[in-house]
Parts: sequence; structure tokens; C-alpha cells
Amino acid sequence: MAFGITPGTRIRKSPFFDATVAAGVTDLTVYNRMYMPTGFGDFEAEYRRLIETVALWDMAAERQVQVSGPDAARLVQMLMPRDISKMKVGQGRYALLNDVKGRLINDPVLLKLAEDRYWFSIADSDMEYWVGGIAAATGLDVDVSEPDVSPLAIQGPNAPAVVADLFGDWVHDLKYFAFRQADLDGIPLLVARSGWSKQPGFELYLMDGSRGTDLWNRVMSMGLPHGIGPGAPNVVERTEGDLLSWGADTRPDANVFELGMEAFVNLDMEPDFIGKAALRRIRDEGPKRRRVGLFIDPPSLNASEDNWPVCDGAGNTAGSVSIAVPSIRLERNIAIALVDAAHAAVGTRLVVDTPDGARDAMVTTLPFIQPGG
Ligand code: THG
Repeated sequence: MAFGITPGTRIRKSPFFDATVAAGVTDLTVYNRMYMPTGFGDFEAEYRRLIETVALWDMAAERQVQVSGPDAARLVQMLMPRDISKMKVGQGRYALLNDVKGRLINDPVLLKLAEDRYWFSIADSDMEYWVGGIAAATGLDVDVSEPDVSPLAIQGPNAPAVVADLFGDWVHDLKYFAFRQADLDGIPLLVARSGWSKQPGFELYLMDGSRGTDLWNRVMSMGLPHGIGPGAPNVVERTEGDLLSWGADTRPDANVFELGMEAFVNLDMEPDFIGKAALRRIRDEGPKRRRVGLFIDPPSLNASEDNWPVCDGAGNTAGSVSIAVPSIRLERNIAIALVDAAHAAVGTRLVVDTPDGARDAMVTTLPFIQPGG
């Protein structure tokens, strides 16, 4: 299928948009009502760059929702299924946000900028309305807004060397999701150890949207000796490594227990949070579905665009595929699926209804490839 995206003012351009066009972007998706680059014309080369050297990604569509003011920590804790009372300024946390029914509504990274200021760096759903609505309904003394902040990801085994060349050796001491304020020739930014890949990586949170091209070009030129090139979130690498893609791996009614993400939720802590009671019920009853890995029989498939149905051997619906791709490193078809708990045991034989016909499949453990593997 070949088609374009009709441009228009409803879709916002990233501060890095012009730079990615100059770098030869060929594919874009729409994410948080912004264009987001997904390819530069050679998928295999972009994958190799991420696994073997280093790639530069425009992640500005991971928009920031800022919570500031005297009650900021109280509001964040109401939303957040982990205890934030011990979180220090300069730390980040993976944040699985739930609604009152226990449905997972976003999976941002939470950054603590100050005792009274936090950012949620959000996935693809409208969190400013959610957070702002809760703030208004509770009457807490906070302001909820979108700051001028745009993440730029540097991902791959050579990412630490590139970021150290740019900022100094202190970057090696940053713990995962931790960040520090810095600047590059007067470009204000945060340096964070994070990014949506299983490779070593950093993100630069640009804090002046007029400097996007400057920052992109500066990182590119410093990265050239390290083999840097343009890239994007990689659907094969993320499937191999099992990074959750909210909206793809989830369903509108899916919860953290079904998704296998309950390690990031603390139902036994003292603070209450939205969804806690519902998630306790789900925990006690046991989740009805499970997110699982599948090996799908050859020949090689194209990446899935739809939730392909999954059936058991007798032809009964068992669930659906979230993403199926041909794994480049494993040289076989791999998939992530959401299936009824009865069909989730490792080794269970299932049938996937692909556009190329029915294919036998087998349930396996996630991730397909361990970090460093
Ligand atoms: N960058 C920024 N914001 C984002 C994303 C990003 N917001 C939305 C989305 N991506 C957030 N989703 C994830 C999911 C997983 C991880 C990071 C962002 C991740 N997880 C590690 C893992 O699974 O190994 C570690 C999790 C942990 O131990 O806490 O890296 O890409 N700015």
C-alpha cells in the first residue's frame, strides 16, 4: 500500500521536522496529533544502525504534560500507581496511568523537575485533558500545561560515546531515566538516559522549539565518526525486545495484569491512586486475557497492519495479534498477541489468520531477545 498523509494545520510539526525532511524522511505516522518520522527509505539499514552503531530519532510527538504548583506532587500521586514520595529531582519513572475502571490509558515517562514541577512525557493519548480534568475536579492548587519541550532520541551502542563527546563524561553516570539540565552552544535542554529501544540510549529534551534544526545538526556532526544516521522507533527491534507500544499492544479495555506490566504497579502501597480499587479486583479475580509472544510459521510475513484473529486448533477465537513482524536477528516471524488466559501457556499451539492465509503459531515467552542479546 502506498499513500501519503494530507498535511494540514491539525497535524503539528515537530521542531525537528525540517531537519528530518532534509535528512530524507520517507515515512511518517501521526502520533499525539503530530507528524512522527518512521522511516528514511531503507528499513534494514536503519535497523542495523540501531543495533550496531547509533541512530537519531525525532521523538517530539512524545509531548510533555507539565504539572506545577504547590499541589503538584499530590496530583501526580493520584494519577501514578507507584509511590513517588521518595522520588528525587532529576529522576524519572515509567508511569502506567490507569482510569477508574483499571484500564491502561497511557504509559508515559514521569520526570521530576523540581519539588513542585513534574512532566509526563506521554504516549499516544490526550493526557493534558485527563490530567487537567482531574486537577479541576479535585480543586488542587496546580497548573497543567504543555511546555515548549521536544525529545530527540540518540539510540544504539555508540549513543553513550556521542553524548559524552557532546556533554562530557558525566553522562555515563546517569542512571536509567535520570536526567540533568545542560546546554549546547546556548541551546537549552535536558540530557536523559532513556529511549524507546533496548539498545543503550539517551534523549535530549530540547527546551526551545526554535532551535530544533540547530540541535539535530549539532548531534549529527558530532556523531558522524560514531556512524550516526537518521532513524525512528523501530517496530522490529521493539517487538524483539518487547517494549510496550500503547495503542498497538493494548486494547481500549486492557489492564496492566493482562498486559503483564503489573511489576510497575504497587497495589499494596499506602497512597491511593486512580484505578487502584479496580486493579485490586482484577488482581483478585485473575486477568481474563494475557499478552504473549508467538512464533508464526514461515514463510516470512510483512509487518501486520491489523489485529489478525488468533484461533485455537478447533477454530474457536482465542484473541488477536497486536503486532507481527519478521525478526531480522532471529530470522523467523514473531508476534505479540492478546489471548484468552486459557490459551496463554507457553507451548500452546494456535492458528493466526493472516492476509496470506492461516498460519500455525506457538505461544512463547517475552521478550524474544534479551537486552544485550
Ligand atoms: N521517550 C520519551 N517519552 C516517551 C517515550 C519515549 N513517552 C511514551 C513512551 N515512549 C513511553 N513508553 C516507554 C516504554 C518503555 C520504556 C520507555 C518508554 C523503557 N522501559 C525499560 C524496559 O522495558 O526495559 C525500562 C523500564 C524500567 O525498568 O523502569 O525504556 O521513548 N521521552
